[in-house]
Amino acid sequence: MALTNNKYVLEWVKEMAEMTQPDEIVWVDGSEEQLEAIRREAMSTGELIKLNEEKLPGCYLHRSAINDVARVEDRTFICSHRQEDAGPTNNWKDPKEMYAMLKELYTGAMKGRKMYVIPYSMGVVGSPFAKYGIELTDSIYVVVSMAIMTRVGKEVYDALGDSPDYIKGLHAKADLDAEKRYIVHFPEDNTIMSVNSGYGGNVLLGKKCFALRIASYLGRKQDWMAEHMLILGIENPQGEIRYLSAAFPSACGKTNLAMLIPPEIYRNKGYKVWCVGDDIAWLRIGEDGRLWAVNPENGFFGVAPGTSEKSNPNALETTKSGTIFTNVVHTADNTVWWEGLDKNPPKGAINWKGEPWDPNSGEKGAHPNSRFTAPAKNCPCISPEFDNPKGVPISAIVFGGRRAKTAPLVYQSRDWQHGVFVGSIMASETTAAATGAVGVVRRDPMAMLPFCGYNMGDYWRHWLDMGKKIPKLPKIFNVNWFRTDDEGNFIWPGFGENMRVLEWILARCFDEIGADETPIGYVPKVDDINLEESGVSKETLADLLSVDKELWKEDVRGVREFYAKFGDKLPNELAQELDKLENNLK
Ligand code: GTP
Ligand code: SPV
Ligand code: MN
Repeated sequence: MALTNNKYVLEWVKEMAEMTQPDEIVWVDGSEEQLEAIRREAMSTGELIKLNEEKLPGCYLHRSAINDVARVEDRTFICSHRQEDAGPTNNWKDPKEMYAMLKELYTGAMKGRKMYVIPYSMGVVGSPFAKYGIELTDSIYVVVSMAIMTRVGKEVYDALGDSPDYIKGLHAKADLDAEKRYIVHFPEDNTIMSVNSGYGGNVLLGKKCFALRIASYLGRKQDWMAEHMLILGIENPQGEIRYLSAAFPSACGKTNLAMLIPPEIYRNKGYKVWCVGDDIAWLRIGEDGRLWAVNPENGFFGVAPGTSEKSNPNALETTKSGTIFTNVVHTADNTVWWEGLDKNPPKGAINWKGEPWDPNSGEKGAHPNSRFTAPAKNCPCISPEFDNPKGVPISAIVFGGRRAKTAPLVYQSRDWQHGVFVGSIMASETTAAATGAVGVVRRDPMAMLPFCGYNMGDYWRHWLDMGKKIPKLPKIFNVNWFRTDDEGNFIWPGFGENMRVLEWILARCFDEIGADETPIGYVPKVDDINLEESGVSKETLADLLSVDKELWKEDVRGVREFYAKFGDKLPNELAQELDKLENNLK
């Protein structure tokens, strides 16, 4: 039975059901009772495997199709009416043509299946900044994952009332044909359509599709920002908490930084880190003139490989109950394993493809983009402000990528405009989070290349405009944990040790510490980064902070080429900043 009288919802659901032709429509109410019945159905077909209840209570394993393990950027579209509104970095097709093509793919796609109607909220239900969505899907994996990642339940209908103001999402697995896989956004229609995939960011439509692509489009019209950022707070020994948000591309360390455990010398002094979010931030100007951030999600869709007791104990603890694991190793004692969890790969286990796996075969047991879907409330360091609809005030915005050379460990922009430039020239090596080659350096402005729902040139303009509207601006920084030596080893120890860099960043925000000026911006004085018990020498730090002018000149050429794609959409301010950088390097 329908859970709402909202005529816009009812009409749309009816129309979509007429097209996709499911056997039955299930209205998801968010109750544990109904969710449990849905999980049981998935267990009977093997879509979910119930894991060892003693060791991993309420946890499940799911395997996606072998050709369906990551986001598909080449099949992701922004269908605005004008192509120039999608811009040179998005795939585009005329909305009319796209709707017609999709109609063919969706027609009858749910025959023999059930259509689940999921009402969900991004943000605290009923709060002024919450935004609502309804996802229609024929995948139980999507239903149970959305129930972790977002706030699902009939209270969403109550909050929506009879308003048409919700984001429509239609997802059909169809036959998982990779050649007919499409992830399509119609920002002007508040609509998302996803077909022929069953994996992560392609199908959990509240996440990248809504909370970044559609939301970035809305934010520009409404003077706020939707960003691919973690949010964390650092509590100092005096009990004062300072917050920062950080944008790194996919699989470049957001979850790890968001749940950081400070090194022992910091813990002994009384420092604590609080996680507000690990992937997405919605930022608004507060009444006090500062920039405030909320995490619109309710769970973590984190990279499994590399997550260990040593690298990220908080993330590991978060996955100990109520978690869905996707594409990891299934062990003989009905638990899970992945590369980097420990040094004891299990014997007699099943790999991510569902085949018997020999750890000595040289083949990986878990897919490099295997993931956990875990409730935020499980996280030992979840911020007490997590559910605060106002969010938290941001002192620093940090950009960062995976760069073997060029970018130093940390540098600060000279001002907001220069900071926007620093974000716009970000580059990073590609990772397994999206299909395609891994390890190729590409431009990824603000870590938003795959997630900006409109022309990236207009997006930069929006950033510059926001700089004029925010009375108390955060300071903007860039970090790089991934510089390598001649043998390809990471020089900086990373993970918890990144605290040392964050301390410097926040001290800069409160004018508590000096810096050296370089052609690219401010870098720390070597003595100002606390290296106590880090195992890093001052010489190594000096090397990590060094700015190689020749490499940067090469980068300037790359940026020029990239900027040229935007024609007159490139804000003049950024062209000027590039000239200035080039001059500084002479
Ligand atoms: P998405 O969920 O795809 O957006 O990724 P993410 O940005 O949250 O990345 P995550 O924290 O999951 O880290 C991805 C990979 O980077 C893992 O293999 C981590 O082990 C590795 N990593 C994270 N932080 C560091 C670091 O400080 N140093 C090094 N060397 N590796 C890191
Ligand atoms: C990312 O790729 O940035 C992710 C995973 O956070 S996904 O939800 O698949 O986009
Ligand atoms: Mn992400």
